[in-house]
Amino acid sequence: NEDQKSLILKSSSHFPPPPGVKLSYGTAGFRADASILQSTVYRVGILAALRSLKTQCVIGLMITASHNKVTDNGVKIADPSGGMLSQDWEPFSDQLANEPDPQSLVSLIEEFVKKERIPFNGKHPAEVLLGRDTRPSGESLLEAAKQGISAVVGAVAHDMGILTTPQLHWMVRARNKGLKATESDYFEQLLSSFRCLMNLIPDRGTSNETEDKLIVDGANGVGGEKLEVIKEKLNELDIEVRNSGKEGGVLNEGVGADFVQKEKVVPHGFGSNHAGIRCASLDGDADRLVYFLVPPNNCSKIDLVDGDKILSLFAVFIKEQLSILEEDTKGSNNYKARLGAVQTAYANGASTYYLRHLGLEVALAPTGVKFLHEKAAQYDIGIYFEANGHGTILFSERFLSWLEDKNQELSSTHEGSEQKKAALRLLAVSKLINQAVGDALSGLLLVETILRHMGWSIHQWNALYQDLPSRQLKVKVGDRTAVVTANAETVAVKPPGIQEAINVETAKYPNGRSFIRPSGTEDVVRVYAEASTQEAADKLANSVAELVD
Ligand code: 16G
Ligand code: ZN
Repeated sequence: NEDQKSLILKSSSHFPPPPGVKLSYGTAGFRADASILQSTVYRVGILAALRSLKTQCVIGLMITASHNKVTDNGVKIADPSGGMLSQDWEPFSDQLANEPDPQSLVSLIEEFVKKERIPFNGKHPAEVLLGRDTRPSGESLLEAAKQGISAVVGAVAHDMGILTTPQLHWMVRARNKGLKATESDYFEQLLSSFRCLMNLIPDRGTSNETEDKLIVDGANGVGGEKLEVIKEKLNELDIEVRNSGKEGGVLNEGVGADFVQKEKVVPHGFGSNHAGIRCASLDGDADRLVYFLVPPNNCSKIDLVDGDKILSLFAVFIKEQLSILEEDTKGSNNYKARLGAVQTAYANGASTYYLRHLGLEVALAPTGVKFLHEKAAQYDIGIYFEANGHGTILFSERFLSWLEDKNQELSSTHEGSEQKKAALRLLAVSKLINQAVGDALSGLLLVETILRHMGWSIHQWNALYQDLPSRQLKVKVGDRTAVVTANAETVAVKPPGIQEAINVETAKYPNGRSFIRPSGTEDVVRVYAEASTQEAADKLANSVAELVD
């Protein structure tokens, strides 16, 4: 109506888009230098309010640029389930961000509201939860988001403060399930399910090899800060947080999961005297987690324990619990759960081989959480991880309700039995692990309990399989959209002939594998290669990079 139109006209005039810049929602929201994002974030505020009206649910808006440099920032939307914004709204997001003036913005919105039949007088007014990471630009961008939300008549914004990305996604999910959804509810759920798992650890006498101490690199960001908070309540663990941001280090500069995984060196703030100690690294918004260890007498190189290996650890544990449950063939109520893993083309070939050998179905998805999440949701228990450390475990409603029933049944007949314990463990995992999105804090607590459950040191965990040597390169190109891929990015279908040339190079190396893909977040084409030796992987990557250039 007219009031609504004039409201948007008026408020959007305070947020002119940066001239000559075209922004795109990308793999995971808008990202750019923070100085040009005011208008984009304002408009994403409008988008979030519209999405809330459309779905008649609470929506999340997160201001973060994750592992990117501190002067960047970004914005993304959490849908009612706590997952990523539905892909069919991405084209509208792009148009919204790029409309040149208030008048054209209003027309675009009007048209979209009509097409999507967005109810302006539905039962629920628009409601948006706001979060941001520790970036200094976050505060004023948050203000822009609020202005955008209040440009939609009746819309309400709740500022949830400085949060990790997965905390905000968790809150949105919880709110829409009618559950308590504050930050302390989040911590409470993590801690109680963690404790439940710790209490169910088998007594293995002296054979527990898990090292006591864990050192965590907080990337000088929000994850380190939050870990400091829960650490106080984790008497069972000896955690030391480095790069919590309080020591004056810069966010993501020489620190964090992305740096550690790509460079395979010790992060800043870690001396050389950590040989043999279990270490972990979070990214700037704490939705990625990798582990690593520093080998003795080595300069700064690390042994990386990446997302693939976290996935494998989770798979071993869950498989064990499922097998215990299946032993109970006398019970009336049996169910063969489908356990699957989802990886991307970046997954180390050795990990895929290992998982299949373990008896899991392994599916491939293109890079980007939204794609992996969707595939993993097709299993009773679907574990997904990107090699870079983003991942989680999804439990189907059907499986969980079976598990609840089974747990009840076992209470009356098998209290204290191994089956009962396995059921309780799986229930606890479903509460500890973030069902909305990958979460470094909850992932870390699950890794820690599983290591103790198995009695494994990080060395034993790392030895589940040996990674094939790999190399990643990026090639700056004029137009990255010239590269088009298929089959979960394993095949390049454009430019013509390039895949054939990649095949020729790859065939020269034993265990060779290589692919190229356009980045979804930067103006580059990425190259991945693996082979039997590091030298071969490097050579293969270099020769494929030359094909792209
Ligand atoms: C984004 C994705 C991440 C992916 C990365 C790839 C989400 C939440 N994040 O950070 O999963 O690995 O992009 O970046 O989906 P690239 O396309 O530049 O290689
Ligand atoms: Zn992140």
